[in-house]
Amino acid sequence: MEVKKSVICGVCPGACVVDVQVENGKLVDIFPAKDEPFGALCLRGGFAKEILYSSDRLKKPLIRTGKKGEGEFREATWDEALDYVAEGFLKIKNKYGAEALMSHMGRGGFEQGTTDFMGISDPRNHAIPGFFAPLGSPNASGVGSICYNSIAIFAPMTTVGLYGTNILPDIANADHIVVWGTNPITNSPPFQFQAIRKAKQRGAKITAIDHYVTDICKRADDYYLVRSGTDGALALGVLKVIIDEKLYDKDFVDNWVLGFAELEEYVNTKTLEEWASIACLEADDIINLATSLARQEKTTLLMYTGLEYSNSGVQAIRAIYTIWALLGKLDQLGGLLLDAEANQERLKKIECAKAEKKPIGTREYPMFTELTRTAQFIKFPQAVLENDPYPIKGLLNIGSSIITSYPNASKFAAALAKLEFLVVIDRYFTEDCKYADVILPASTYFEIESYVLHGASIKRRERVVEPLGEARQDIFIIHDIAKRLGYGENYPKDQAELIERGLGSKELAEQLSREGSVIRPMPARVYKKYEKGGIRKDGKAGFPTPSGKFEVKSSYLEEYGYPGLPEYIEPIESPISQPDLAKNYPLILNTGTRIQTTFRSQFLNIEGLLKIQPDPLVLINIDDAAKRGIEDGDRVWVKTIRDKVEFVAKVTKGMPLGEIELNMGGGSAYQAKSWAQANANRLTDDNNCDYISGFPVIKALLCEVEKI
Ligand SMILES: Nc1nc2c(c(=O)[nH]1)N[C@H]1C(S)=C(S)[C@@H](COP(=O)(O)OP(=O)(O)OC[C@H]3O[C@@H](n4cnc5c(=O)[nH]c(N)nc54)[C@H](O)[C@@H]3O)O[C@H]1N2
Ligand SMILES: Nc1nc2c(c(=O)[nH]1)N[C@H]1C(S)=C(S)[C@@H](COP(=O)(O)OP(=O)(O)OC[C@H]3O[C@@H](n4cnc5c(=O)[nH]c(N)nc54)[C@H](O)[C@@H]3O)O[C@H]1N2
Ligand code: SF4
Ligand SMILES: [Mo]
Repeated sequence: MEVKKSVICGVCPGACVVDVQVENGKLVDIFPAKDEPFGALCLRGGFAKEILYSSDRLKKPLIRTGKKGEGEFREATWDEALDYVAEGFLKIKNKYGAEALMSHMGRGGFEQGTTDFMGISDPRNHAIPGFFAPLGSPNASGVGSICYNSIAIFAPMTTVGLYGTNILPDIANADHIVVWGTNPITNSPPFQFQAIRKAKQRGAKITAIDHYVTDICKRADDYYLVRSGTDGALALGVLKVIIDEKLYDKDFVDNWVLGFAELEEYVNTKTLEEWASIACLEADDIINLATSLARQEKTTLLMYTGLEYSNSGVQAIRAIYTIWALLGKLDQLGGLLLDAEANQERLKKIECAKAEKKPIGTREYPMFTELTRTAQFIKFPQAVLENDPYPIKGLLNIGSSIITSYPNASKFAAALAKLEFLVVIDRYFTEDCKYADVILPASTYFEIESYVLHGASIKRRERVVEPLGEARQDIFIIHDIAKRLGYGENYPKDQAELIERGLGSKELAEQLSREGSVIRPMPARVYKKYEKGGIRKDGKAGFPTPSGKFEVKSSYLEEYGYPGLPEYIEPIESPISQPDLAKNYPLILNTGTRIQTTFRSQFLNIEGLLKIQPDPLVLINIDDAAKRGIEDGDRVWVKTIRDKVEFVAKVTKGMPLGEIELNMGGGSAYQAKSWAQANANRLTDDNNCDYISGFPVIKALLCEVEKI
């Protein structure tokens, strides 16, 4: 048995550093590498092996033989399959125009080389404006349509003027860490959790804000449970206390905040008791939270998906940033650090003809399509099924399980079925694959060579084992399709070119290949840069917003006709907004909190992991369960006005009365039987979205749970 030391893990996009046992050219197990900051291993116990060598892995290109939806395919050679793919896409372009072609990249596209060259998870890295752009299509899209962009782009850009990736929680120096709508414990990669653990060891206080008692709440010093989707109201309540009690940093407010007076007026439209009661808290809770934030100078903040899926999700995140701003904790030691936007000279921009049509979703979510420079995929079914704003006929789907991930799953399935040409690149057969014309097998990250950017360091990703069957690295599959469409040069054709072009320098690529990792020089940190200059491109003092100030009242949002202030709106499907509906569907439905054994829809075919959690669960409060005659482990229907789906009840005190939490990821015939029917997104609604981001409200709906 050979042990390969300190290689980049290839199971999920976390890219932790691990030691790998290999025997006869096959991977046996992975372990956290010694002294590695990223080394906590979530999938120890031989699961990596099962994941790599599962009999469900796609090993050869497949071409559909049966009817769409039947799942009948024959094996093909790469050449035959790729020729067929190019021919299929060109036929669509010639018949309907280039805009009828769309690409979509999901969680399986997060390998660094793939993201860098597909350029869609980060609008700054626009190596290419989209896979079909050279043909004239504006319709590149990705899972940023339903994840991450609210936190990473819309809220921070309209408030601070920076991308979320340039607003960094200074966990290492904080005395108080607020974990709001995220759970670093179950997250892959777990590096934030490690930083929190270290901070706790040196005495830092942890406060968690969630909709139920999660692992991070259990380890926190304080936690607050909010009604799902109401964090905006809680944040506004906190702001009211901060303003009423004059807890804010007067100097910062006077000099650097736009819209303070309007905010004061807005938070006073309700009493503290009213703000608290919206969030199902007491006024005293809000006072405690506000004063504890104000008291500790070095208070930092982690936020994520718990805040993205309500009707005013972007505004809620803006309200939370405003708390940190008013308390003078921006760009301060132990607070939220701000980084100037770096020049993106690493990846060369590729120019190509401007598409005539606007990406789909522009009419409904113009800020989304403009700021991300991608289509809003939530409007994909409307384009396919109703030709609105124009028909989409062909889709290249890279590493996404659309039917299990998007709300109103059956509508997305119908849209996939109606396409004239669908190509899926994946490691496994998915529910989407049933409707594919061609399926192309992708390798895992243990089977490829690439590079990973980890903060200040660049690391080489080594090939640990040979690819299974004929599986290939995504970016080269993409290159080979592009080549047949006439623009192969937009993508690297081989490993050497990938690393050289990805790093933007031949010297750096050579150094990486010699040394395995390269530390990039980082400038010494300067605090309060808004006072002296250092975050704006023009070098002037202030924030990189249109006004140069921290915009509580966002001029950018107002330009789009949205409210400039971080106003709260009640979830449109809630006991308050829809009391009649709530008579039949009285419980608040929240879906998709991460569990450790799955990665969204992935790994639900891996027996070792299924043993840890065999069934798709609905977490329900003890009294709510008792009222319905439900006991722990019972099979239950979870019903919304849209559909009903079978789950297994987990009865727990940790779930507040009236709330439930539903596992997402199930719903593919190729998963274990108990999960195969359990598609949480059959219960969700693609027409109920955050009005700014277009993100579906998948965490604040109404449902009923019934014993089967
Ligand atoms: N109801 C509800 N819905 C949700 C969520 C929720 O919380 N609740 N969460 C949302 C979130 S945050 C997200 S990000 C989306 C996730 O949406 P998806 O992007 O669909 O995520 P996954 O289900 O992980 O599917 C990834 C697919 O990529 C494949 N894959 C993995 N690695 C590779 C690779 O290297 N190459 C290729 N080509 N394929 C690969 C996997 O086999 C899998 O089929 O779902 C969203 N949907
Ligand atoms: N193991 C594993 N790791 C993953 C993934 C996975 O599927 N499995 N998914 C990856 C993906 S796609 C992403 S986007 C990241 C996401 O990373 P996180 O956002 O950290 O994901 P979660 O662990 O679900 O944490 C969200 C928390 O918000 C809480 N929450 C839900 N609704 C509300 C609300 O209305 N208000 C508040 N305050 N809290 C609420 C949930 O209960 C949960 O504890 O994780 C990534 N890492
Ligand atoms: S988080 Fe992902 S990359 Fe990191 S060790 Fe776990 S499986 Fe590997
Ligand atoms: Mo996500």
